Amino acid sequence: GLVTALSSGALAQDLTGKVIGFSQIGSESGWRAAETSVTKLQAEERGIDLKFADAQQKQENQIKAIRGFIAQGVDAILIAPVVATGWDDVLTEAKEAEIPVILLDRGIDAPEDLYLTSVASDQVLEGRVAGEWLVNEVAGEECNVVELQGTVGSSPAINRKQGFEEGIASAANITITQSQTGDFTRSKGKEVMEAFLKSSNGGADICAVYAHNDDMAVGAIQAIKDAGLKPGEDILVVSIDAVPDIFTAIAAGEANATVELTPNMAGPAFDALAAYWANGTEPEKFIITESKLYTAADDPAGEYERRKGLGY
Ligand code: GZL
Repeated sequence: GLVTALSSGALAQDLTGKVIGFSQIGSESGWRAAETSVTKLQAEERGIDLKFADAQQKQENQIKAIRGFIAQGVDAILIAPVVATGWDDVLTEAKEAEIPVILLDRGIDAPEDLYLTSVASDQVLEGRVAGEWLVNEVAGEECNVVELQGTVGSSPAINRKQGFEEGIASAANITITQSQTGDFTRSKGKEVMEAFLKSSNGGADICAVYAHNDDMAVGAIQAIKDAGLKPGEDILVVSIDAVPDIFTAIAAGEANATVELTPNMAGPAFDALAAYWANGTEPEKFIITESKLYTAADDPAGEYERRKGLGY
């Protein structure tokens, strides 16, 4: 089952009795919900008393939750920081209280001594892989791309935009004609894609949509269908996360490619804390998780099945 799958290989470190606060962004996407369920399972498996706080995607709620954890005197704090700035004060308070902080799945612009380690993917690479896939797919044909950005000011939105631009830089035939935030949600992704379609000759001028996460891509797919076009054919669809629903779309030919992001950021975080507490081992400052491209050639139906049990 999930527990065995997650702790296969290295025996999960026993952290019985440790109280750890987790300031989670919210549940804006299928991937975020999976990260939450995997983190809770990893905590249970290791005997951790996890204090969970959902911020509904508001930084002020995260800061409030973190201050609450500090007042409670927790042993450590996990934070998935909704945006990259505005953390220095509260993290300084945690440091002064000698509570180690670990960042999950997003980075921040702050002095590195304010957190023990950051567990995240290489988000620039994710964007570059998506861009390079599109370059190969269109093979020299003129291609106008529309971009659905993640949450404004978040490290994945900044990095995935940069990476995609790097990935298509060599292809003069590919142009990003429209780019706007869909805030990582299906509903906003659909709404923004509807606007993109309206302002581009009903979509006739759009060759591809690049979405910073699969949930916005799924919303865009609905908008493309509503406009009477075939997603995956009339308009190519490439995104990031590799959640089960994108594999359903890929298997149906309605999406073309996704870049995998593991929801298990907590496993490496808890292992780092165990080593830090057991023998003072300072972890690497940046623990980078793998990013892997999946297309219709990679058994999408099987990938769907493989993920269904993994906390999504
Ligand atoms: C990326 C993570 C992003 C996911 C989205 O590491 O922060 O946030 O790609 C989620 O699905 O909303």
